[in-house]
Amino acid sequence: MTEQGVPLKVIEIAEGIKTMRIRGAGRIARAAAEALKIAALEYGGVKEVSPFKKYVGKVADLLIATRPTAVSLPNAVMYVLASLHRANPRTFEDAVNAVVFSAEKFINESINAVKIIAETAAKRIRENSTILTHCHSSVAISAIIEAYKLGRLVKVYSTETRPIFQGRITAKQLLENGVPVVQIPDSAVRYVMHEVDHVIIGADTVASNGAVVNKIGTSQVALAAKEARVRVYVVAETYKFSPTTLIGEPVPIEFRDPAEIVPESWLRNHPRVKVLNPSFDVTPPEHIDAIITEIGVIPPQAAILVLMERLGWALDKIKQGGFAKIKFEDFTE
Ligand code: RUB
Repeated sequence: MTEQGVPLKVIEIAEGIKTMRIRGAGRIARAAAEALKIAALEYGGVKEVSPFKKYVGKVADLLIATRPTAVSLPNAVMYVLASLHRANPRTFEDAVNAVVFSAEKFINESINAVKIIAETAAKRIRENSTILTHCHSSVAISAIIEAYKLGRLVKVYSTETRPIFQGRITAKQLLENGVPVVQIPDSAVRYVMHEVDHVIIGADTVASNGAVVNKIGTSQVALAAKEARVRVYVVAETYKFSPTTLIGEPVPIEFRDPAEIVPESWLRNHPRVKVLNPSFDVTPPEHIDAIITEIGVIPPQAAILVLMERLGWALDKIKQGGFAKIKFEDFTE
């Protein structure tokens, strides 16, 4: 336990997300739900509903603050908090059970969503296709592996994804599943695009207008695909849709350490060089052919309908200022 009464395992998960040991929007979301479950089970304070709820709110804030861009993280946390609120527990035990039950439900639904999306996406891949993917998206990988099992793939181009090379994880996982993969530098995307039949990419956040926020470079991939008339599919679970974008909130883009781009020693020798390291970019809806979710395949412009259907509960609770400013008290009125 820390001084604030938060279990060390929870701190470890929060640190894991912050330092990217746990990464990818889906994994981050499931890890946050798991952290809330652990926090509930290991709560060491006064065994009454009110202090327990305050403590869960504190853990929620801690988790949400770890990484800014993937909305799957606050959506997962809010899913659990909203369930606790709706359960209106009369006893401490009921309150703990509500958190544990909803966290487990979120994790199971998330895993199931990935499976459904993979099956749906695979059916959209034509025979003898070459696919291009960017970064490391577990949903995109599941879809590609599924398409390969259906015998529809001949090759996958996987970008290396600078600066921290998540593309190498993609290449490794695809190879482990027998999928023929060619690793290319990010800058070679346009060079190979004439060979590509479909681009499949994941998402960190889908905005209400259908814009997709994903790993830096995604928007260039989509641009090259549009020029070559190659279809771009985004594979994304519904908890990656952002309710706050409905009220005009921009999606915060994470900027990371310049040392990921150039070694610190080089920077010391060239003190006037400035480095910018944005981790995500925004692909406009016009450059996306379809978003494949667990509840159906939609044109990006229909993102608002997904938000209404799946995240209506969150909309009621959103105050100007976005998730970061939502406190647990918002759920206790
Ligand atoms: C990962 C990334 C992935 C999405 C979707 O960025 O941009 O494409 O998160 O992943 P980072 P998934 O490495 O900075 O976390 O489909 O696994 O949810």
